[in-house]
Amino acid sequence: MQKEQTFAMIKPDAVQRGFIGEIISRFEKKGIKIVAMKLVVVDRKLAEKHYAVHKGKPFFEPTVKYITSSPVVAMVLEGLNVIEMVRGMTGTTDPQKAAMGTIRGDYGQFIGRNIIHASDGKETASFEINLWFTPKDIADYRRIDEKWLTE
Ligand code: 3AN
Repeated sequence: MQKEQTFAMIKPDAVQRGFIGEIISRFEKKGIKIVAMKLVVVDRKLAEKHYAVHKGKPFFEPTVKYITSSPVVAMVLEGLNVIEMVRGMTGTTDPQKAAMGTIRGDYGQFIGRNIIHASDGKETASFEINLWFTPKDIADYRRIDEKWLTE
């Protein structure tokens, strides 16, 4: 297993509903390391870049509007196989179909308000980390529990 970094974003509905701590806590308890984090008021330019692959789809405009409607919490997470692990913790895109025990399954009801975003692969993770953060924003540090999380 490889050490990786991924991008995750706590979306406006989760910030408004008071789930920032709950979501971050899940990542911490899993042993995932937060290496960058900020609260961001997203402008249209950033939203369009983030969702560029969906341009032209019917949900593009509503999704851009949603993500720019209120602050989000953007973060870079680090750990072994963290891209797949965080996607697993996030659950499938539609909260109606997401398994209980996942963030979307536990807290979401509707695909247009699905609580959280997480990168879906290596290339996306790299693109999104570079879109939202500069290299100097990303901390290189060891947590004291790291020796208990791997051999
Ligand atoms: P994910 O966030 O699970 O990677 P994507 O990348 O397919 O999902 O979609 C990006 C975002 O666009 C989703 N998080 C969701 O907010 C929105 N979205 C995707 N598909 C739909 C849809 N069919 N109807 C409404 N919104 C959608």
